[in-house]
Amino acid sequence: MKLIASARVHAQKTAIIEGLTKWSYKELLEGSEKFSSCLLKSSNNLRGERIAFMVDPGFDYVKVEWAIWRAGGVAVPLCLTHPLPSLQYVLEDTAASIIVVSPQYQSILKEYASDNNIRLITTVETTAENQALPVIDRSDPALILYTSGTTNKPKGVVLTHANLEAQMENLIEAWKWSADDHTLCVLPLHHVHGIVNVIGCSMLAGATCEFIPNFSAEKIFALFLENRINVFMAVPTIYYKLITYWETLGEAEQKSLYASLKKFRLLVCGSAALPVSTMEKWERISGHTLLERYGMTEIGMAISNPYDGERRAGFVGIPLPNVEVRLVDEQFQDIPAGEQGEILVKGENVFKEYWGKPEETKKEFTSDGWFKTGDVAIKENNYYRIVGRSSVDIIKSGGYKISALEIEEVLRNHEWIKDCAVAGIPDDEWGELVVAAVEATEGFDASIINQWIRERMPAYRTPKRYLVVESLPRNAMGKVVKNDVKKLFT
Ligand code: MLC
Ligand code: AMP
Repeated sequence: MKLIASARVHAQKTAIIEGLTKWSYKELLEGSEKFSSCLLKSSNNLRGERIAFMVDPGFDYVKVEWAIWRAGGVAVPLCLTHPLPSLQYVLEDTAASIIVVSPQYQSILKEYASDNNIRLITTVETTAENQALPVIDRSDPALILYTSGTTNKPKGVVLTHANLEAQMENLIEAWKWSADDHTLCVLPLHHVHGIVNVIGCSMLAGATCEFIPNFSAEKIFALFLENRINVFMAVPTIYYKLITYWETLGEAEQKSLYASLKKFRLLVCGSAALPVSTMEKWERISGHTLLERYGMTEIGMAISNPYDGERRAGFVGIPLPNVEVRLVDEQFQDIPAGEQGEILVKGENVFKEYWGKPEETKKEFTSDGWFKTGDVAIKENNYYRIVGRSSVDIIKSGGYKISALEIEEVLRNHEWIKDCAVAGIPDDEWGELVVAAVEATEGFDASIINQWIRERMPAYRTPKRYLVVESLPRNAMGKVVKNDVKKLFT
């Protein structure tokens, strides 16, 4: 594994910082090797067993992730804030054989693990002797990440070691990562943005990655003022929230922040469309033009504004090194220049398959092996601009991809809801806001419904606005017209 080889080269350097505690690459190598032995017990290779882990961001997270890989397992990161049914879905779908947890999450999964005969261990588990570690093949699955699609339930995206290495190497080359870099991870660690772009790239480059436990504009700015961090990556909502917080600060603090931010080498934004207004405001705050890029769980990053050269507002840039991109019509034929088409992607960065779903996997590729992203773009003066998605049922809110169909299915289980239609409406802060039009029985109470949903799915999938309608807008075939649903809210 290239990550391990690179860590050996940078052994004495600081890899990870959490508060006042620092860990070197040597400590990461030793910690992950020891933890591999805990996972292996008496076996000599996990041979693709799925190992789920619910671990706080920081040294332990990377230690466990590397330990799973070094022991021959497939890492399945769990979201720290998902309610039990969402965690259970992932554990069942992957048939995880071991669950690793930070001690404070043990109580959430203990009963489930024991009922289902799954080994549950904490990050503090240790072993007296190190086992010999297996040789890892680049084509072996390494990671399964869950992403919502046009089907109602999230699908597991299987990425091999080769996929991950290609994704990281492409970004290291394009964005000029080096061992001198120092980044801050504020993103959730069950998605590609945090896992690959922030942790993966910084670790493979021999750089330093600093962690805070959860998003806090105040903490982020306090760290920026310490003048260590020089690379930062986030979703548009985070930049929006940072700007909002900045606006509450006094002039002296704003000036100090400008001075610190001006020294950064790179600030990247992605996972959802970056509004031009956010880009412009951030430029005033920091003196930097944000580098916007486009990616997806299935492909890592594919298109990026240039590191050197023009970063064009409203555009996602040009294909990354070693990534092929095409725009096609509905028959998958290349479209004439200047017209809109679906983005197709090819390269070693593209995932292997959807876990346990050969039919769905086949459907998402053309007969000659191009991955169909479902995103529609236009190419103008050589730069790509995302203009929309081919499905109205996919919502992007706060950088999270959300399936409207999944929320509808949950809502329809409530006795107060006869029928419903969920959609995303534009929102300055969240990109899109989840809303629901409902045909309801008497007594319908949105706040009680939301409480009920949060026991079943994460807060970001909970509708933020409801509209009780007599009947949902339908076409002549009786199908709900989502664009008309959206109009109801505007
Ligand atoms: C949370 N809230 C929302 C919301 N999410 N409201 C509207 N829309 C949403 N999407 C509300 C909650 O209900 C709660 O309200 C309040 O905000 C605080 O919730 P929270 O969960 O504590 O929010 P916060 O910590 O502030 O999180 C905001 C965030 C987070 C932007 C930091 O959403 C985040 O980390 N997003 C990044 C996701 C990401 O990494 N995506 C990349 C996917 S990979 P109340 O009323 O209950 O207090 C990918 C590929 C690629 O996309 O290209 O990168
Ligand atoms: P996910 O499945 O969570 O990985 O989300 C991937 C989706 O996020 C893509 O298919 C796009 O729709 C969207 N996306 C990512 N980056 C951008 C961007 N810079 N602009 C617009 N949409 C983006």
